[in-house]
Amino acid sequence: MKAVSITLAVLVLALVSVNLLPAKSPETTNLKIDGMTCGACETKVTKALEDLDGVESVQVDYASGSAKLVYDKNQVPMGKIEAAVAGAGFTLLADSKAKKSGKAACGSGSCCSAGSAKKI
Ligand SMILES: [Cu+2]
Repeated sequence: MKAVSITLAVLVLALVSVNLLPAKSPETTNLKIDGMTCGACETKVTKALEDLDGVESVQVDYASGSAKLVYDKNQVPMGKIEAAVAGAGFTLLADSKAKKSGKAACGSGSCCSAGSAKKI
């Protein structure tokens, strides 16, 4: 009977460590992204980030210029995130530099070439 409980204990330990130790360690971070001016910008950034391996979920809000990212730190270095944002035509701001820059007219970025926001 002792052997059974030892086996059980080992099993439980193995299960616990499998759950705790895997490479998967999702982390939530809030990003500041400069240059988004409308929903299309938002979509662009969302897609760019979602395409990265290791990103679990993305919530972009162009109005506040922010993005909430749930991702695996081990799989997605910040440089990759930055590159993805840049690839979409926007700028990832470092936290310390994060401040709201005045809203650029839509069309200064790459997404809204129609420049609908230019109507004043
Ligand atoms: Cu836009």
